[in-house]
Amino acid sequence: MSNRLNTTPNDLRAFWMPFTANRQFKQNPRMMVAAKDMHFTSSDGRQILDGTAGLWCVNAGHCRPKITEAIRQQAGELDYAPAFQMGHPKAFELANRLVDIAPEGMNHVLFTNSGSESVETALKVALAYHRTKGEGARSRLIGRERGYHGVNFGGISVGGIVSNRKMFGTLLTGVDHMPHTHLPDQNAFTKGQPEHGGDIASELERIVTLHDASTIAAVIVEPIAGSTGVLIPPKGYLKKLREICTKHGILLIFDEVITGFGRLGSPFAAQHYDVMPDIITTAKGLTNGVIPMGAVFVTSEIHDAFMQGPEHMIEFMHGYTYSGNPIASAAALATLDTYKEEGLLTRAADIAPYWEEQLHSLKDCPHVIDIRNTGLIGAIELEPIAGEPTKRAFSAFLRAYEDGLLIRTTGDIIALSPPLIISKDQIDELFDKVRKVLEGID
Ligand code: PXG
Repeated sequence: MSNRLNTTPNDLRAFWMPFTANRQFKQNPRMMVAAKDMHFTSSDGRQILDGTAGLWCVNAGHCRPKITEAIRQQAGELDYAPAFQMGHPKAFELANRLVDIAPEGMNHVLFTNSGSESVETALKVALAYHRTKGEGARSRLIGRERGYHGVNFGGISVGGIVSNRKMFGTLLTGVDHMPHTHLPDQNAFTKGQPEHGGDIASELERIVTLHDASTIAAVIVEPIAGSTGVLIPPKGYLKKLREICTKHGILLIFDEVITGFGRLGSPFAAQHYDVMPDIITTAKGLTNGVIPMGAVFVTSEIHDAFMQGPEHMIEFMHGYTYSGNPIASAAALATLDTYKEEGLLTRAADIAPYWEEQLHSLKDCPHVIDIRNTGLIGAIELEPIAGEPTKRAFSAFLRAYEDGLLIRTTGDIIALSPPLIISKDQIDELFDKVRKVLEGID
């Protein structure tokens, strides 16, 4: 084998790893050194089936030739061009290609470098939009309990995951939260959208009444709450949110960082659920996870509201050094080509029934208290060990890795979201491994 397998560094102290139990990891590191299609190669030379598409991002599978080659070529041709007051063709081409697959009316795109930046960008667009329309009093932002919108200050303010918020002071002011929609007593083991909980959307009406609509800029939700453990919207819930926002002139933002680019069997969740937001945030699958990049889609109405005043003036005081970076744009274009050639933006719809059946066959496994799914997403919720929350799922994660499978866990929930190229045989293999893991842990 090539000597790249022998790459475990002997000093792991300097890198303070993100969202990681650093001390545990550094005692027993889990290093990936290569990847191809559905598998990683670990530094000890094992093949690890990717049950999570990296972190929900490698939708076309790993090291896809077209994407690799596009990056190689672009790096040698135009490495960087200034992003402000200058342009390069691929960013414009990419924006057009994105608009083509986006829900109708989402005609403009702002580029970012991550999901977190997409969220900040969307919140700022929403606030500035109302101000340009003479409604500057609309400054409140409404999120949801258990929501995840990245780790920057706007995102954790509208987010609803306590552990991600509590260390960081008062956050943004003027933020309120709707209740989450997780009703395990009524909805456990539901396949697809739960029957119960659609009416929780009317809590938004209560919040609007409390603050008055004239003070509220936007509502932001993940169509499916991913990071908090896969909470699928109850029937009617998203439509009801849309109705309330429309009635009160409030912008609706869908954070599609996870659901964008085919995860549910449509390019975006907005199309899957047939509910049109005003702004969509994306990242991850946009470049197949290969190069950091995000995109925020807005309607013409929002975009056009900014296009006024003297033409030499900058219309929106926001952007990043790397917005629409040439290499990221090339990677994204090649990713969209790959998705198109292989039908990946809709493939999840074809394979979802098989996925669902195999996933729910784990119902009789030890510790399982709920299973939920949609598209190529699955979650298995485990009974926590008394007094030691998260420990059981973390043991499952470690055991799965030893057995050659990468899963994600959050709390005591196992989340699964493989690359969209997964075969039926690989689905069988994945769930066989999960069953053995559950049977093997305390
Ligand atoms: N919004 C949503 C809905 C996300 O899921 C972000 C924003 C932030 O994206 P960046 O690119 O800034 O990380 C995310 C990220 C997990 C997991 O296992 C989920 C995310 C990231 C890492 C792990 O659930 N989501």
